[in-house]
Amino acid sequence: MSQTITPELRQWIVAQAQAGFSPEAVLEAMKAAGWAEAVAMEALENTLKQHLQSISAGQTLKPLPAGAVASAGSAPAQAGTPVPEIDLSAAPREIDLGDRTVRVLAALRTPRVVVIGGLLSEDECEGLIELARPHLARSLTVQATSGGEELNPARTSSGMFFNRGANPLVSTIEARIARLVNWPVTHGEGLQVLNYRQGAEYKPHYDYFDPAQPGTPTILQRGGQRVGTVVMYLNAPGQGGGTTFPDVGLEVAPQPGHAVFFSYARPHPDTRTLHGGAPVLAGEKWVATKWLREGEFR
Ligand code: PD2
Ligand code: ZN
Repeated sequence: MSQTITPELRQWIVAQAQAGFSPEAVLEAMKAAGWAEAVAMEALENTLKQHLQSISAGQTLKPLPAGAVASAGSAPAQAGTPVPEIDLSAAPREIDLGDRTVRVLAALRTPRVVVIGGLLSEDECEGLIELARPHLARSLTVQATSGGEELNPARTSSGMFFNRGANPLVSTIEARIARLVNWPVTHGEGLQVLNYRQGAEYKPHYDYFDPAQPGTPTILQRGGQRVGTVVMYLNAPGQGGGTTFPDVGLEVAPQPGHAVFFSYARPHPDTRTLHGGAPVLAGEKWVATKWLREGEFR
């Protein structure tokens, strides 16, 4: 994808230089934000040259403050990275998805989090649980060092995956999610169903694959990065089991048929999409998760 040097990026570069960060530190921050090295270097050179020409003689950039950490702030994400998105431009209370009308219950801009009511009917929730129940196994997590899968002590739930289109119920839900988040069915992973017993939890994590891990390039061969998540609640635990976003102090209560959607334009903590499944304090919890990739997931 071609990358455009935006006015926002130029402003950010000048601000970093004024704060005393070295060009090397600024370049690293841009690369971490998804900018191609060549584009980042060109943007840095041009912007700083122009900036130096425009400031009056005798004015100099501030030196790096003593003891300052020599790493620049987060660069703006590369422009134009498309992500799944629920269209809230007309501030709708309800969204008609063709086969079902859902309710918009809450929305946050950064991180992008939208809580949706009534995404699934009671029958659909129960149907998913009954189809999944016989296939449950202790949850595995994609292993970032190798690209394989491993038992993860931070995740004490049991789960299973349905292949995409595995049965009519799964197909119906996948098509509905695709309309809700304006993202093709083909770019979604198979639906995962998770069961948490009392005491089980999913410690805070990011759903994207960590670019610094050696196994990530292998994982990305199939559909690229994850760019969005829809967690659907299939039942109401007696107590606990909310989905937490610790960076912004948000907790979404698990209500049957409701869902929480969040997206992340790049694999970086400054998306503030750290999230977890709080411990189930009473009863059990069932969810279905749909992860959305940037490309086709075959
Ligand atoms: O079950 C949840 O609330 C939860 C929390 C965090 C699910 C996931 N992550 C997930 O499936 O990625
Ligand atoms: Zn997650």
